[in-house]
Amino acid sequence: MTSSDDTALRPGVIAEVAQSVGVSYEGEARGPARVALVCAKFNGAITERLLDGALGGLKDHDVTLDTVHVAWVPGAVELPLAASRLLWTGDYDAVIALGAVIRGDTAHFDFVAGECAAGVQRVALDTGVPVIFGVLTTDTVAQAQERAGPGATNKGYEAAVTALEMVRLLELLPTIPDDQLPGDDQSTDGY
Ligand code: INI
Repeated sequence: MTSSDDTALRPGVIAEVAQSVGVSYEGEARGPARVALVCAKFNGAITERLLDGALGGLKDHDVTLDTVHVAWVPGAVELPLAASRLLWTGDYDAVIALGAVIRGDTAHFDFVAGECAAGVQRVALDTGVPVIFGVLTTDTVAQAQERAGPGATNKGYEAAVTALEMVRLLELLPTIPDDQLPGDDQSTDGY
C-alpha cells in the first residue's frame, strides 16, 4: 500500500536532500532482476489476482517473465519457509511473498498474519536479500478484493515495484566484506 495523498513524500524532496548531504541512496524500480514469487493457495481467488498484479508490475518495469519463478504454498504461514529455501540457493535477487489473510474468516487471524509477517522479515534479514510482504491482512473479503483489483494499486503490483527498488538500492548501498558478516567467528576477533 502506498502512502495516502496527505502523507506521501513531497515531490522533489529526495533531490533536495541529495544536494545538501554527502551521499544519498535511492534505488530505481527497474529490471533486470532474478525474482521469485511465493504464492499462498489459501484464499486463492484473491492471491491469483495478487500474482497477476505482481507479474504485471514486473513486466511494466523491464523484467522478462520467462526469468520469473513461482512457488505455491498452502497458506500464508508457509510463505517464509519457501522464501528461505529459494533464497539460500543464491539464485534470486528478491522474493515476493503473496497471500491474503482475512479477519472475518479467521479466528486465529492475528497468529496467521503475525507469524507470516515476522517470518518474511526474518528471512530478509537472515539472507540479506529483499523478501517483499505482498500479503493482504484485511477485515473483510471486500477489502481484500479491492486491494487485489486491476492496475497499479493492486498490492501484488506494488510489491513487485518495491522488490525492484530494493534490488537496485542494495546494489548502491555499501557492501559488507565476507569476513565481517554477522555470525562469522573472525568478526569477534579483538573483543
Ligand atoms: N492462510 C492464509 O493464507 N490466509 C488465511 O486467511 C488463513 N486462515 O484463515 O486461517 C490461512 N490459514 C492457513 C495457514 O496459513 C496455514 O496454511 C495452516 O495453518 C497450516 O500451517
